[in-house]
Amino acid sequence: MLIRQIWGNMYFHFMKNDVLPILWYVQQYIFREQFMDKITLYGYATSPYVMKVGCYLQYKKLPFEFVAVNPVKPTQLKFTQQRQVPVLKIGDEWRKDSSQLGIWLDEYFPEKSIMGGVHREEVLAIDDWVSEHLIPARFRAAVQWESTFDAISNGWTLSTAVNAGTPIPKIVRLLWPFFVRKAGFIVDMVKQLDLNESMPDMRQRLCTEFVTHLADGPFLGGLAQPSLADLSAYPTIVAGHLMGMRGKSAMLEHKAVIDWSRRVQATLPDNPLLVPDYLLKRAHL
Ligand SMILES: N[C@@H](CCC(=O)N[C@@H](CS)C(=O)NCC(=O)O)C(=O)O
Repeated sequence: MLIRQIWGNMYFHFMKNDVLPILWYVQQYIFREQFMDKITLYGYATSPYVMKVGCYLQYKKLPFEFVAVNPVKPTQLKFTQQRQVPVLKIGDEWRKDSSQLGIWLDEYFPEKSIMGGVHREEVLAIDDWVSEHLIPARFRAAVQWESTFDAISNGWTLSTAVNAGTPIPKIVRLLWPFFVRKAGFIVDMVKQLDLNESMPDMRQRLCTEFVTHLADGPFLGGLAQPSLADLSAYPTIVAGHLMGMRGKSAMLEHKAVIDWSRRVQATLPDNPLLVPDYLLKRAHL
């Protein structure tokens, strides 16, 4: 009788403290996607700011839908009553501004944090450098053509990628390199740069600054894990290469940057961009 009672108590204890919590975790894991608020990323697949957010989501292994916004008639953004992308929607709430979206995402889904723990301020400072220097420098190449052939060819690569997500008229696709050159937000962004510095000097300076931010690695800021800063910089540095775009890149020839890019890529899906696989024309570095 006593043995049966002890056995019964042990069995109850075991079920309550061990089996039930394990079953709870298993069902949470299996039904994670059904219980999770739906995540939708709105934007142009070719926008470096949109790609940043795509990488945050992919690094954190969060399932999301990418909605390609039509640049000619952005009906997909109508619910926001504004035109800037990226826009991220989680459940019923939407917000904009890529870095803020990374912070929001990390608060909402703290697993696999990208905020660098105690190095948060350093991570934010490097991410700021990416948004204010590295990305605008990419846009400068679309405005100040070093080679007309390369600029037009790259513009067509980009318009093909946009068209793959949302159809744009053929004439717009054809004239894309010229439209981009005159787009208000791009012209304004480029005006913030020191245009007295030559393009090759700017590329070299940015490469040196990047390597300084990398410190001794393995990730930016010398951190052991990738953060918002790495995931912001990565698509801007590799997208043109992967999509077969033309032109020089001091970074893609620098060993420390190549090694870093391999470490970041190892934490992301094989196609880390928001364009379909068939538009990737080159292998990873
Ligand atoms: N600070 C913003 C910049 C975003 C941005 O410049 N987005 C561009 C596309 S690359 C855009 O939506 N431009 C259209 C507009 O502003 O009307 C961010 O980090 O998200």
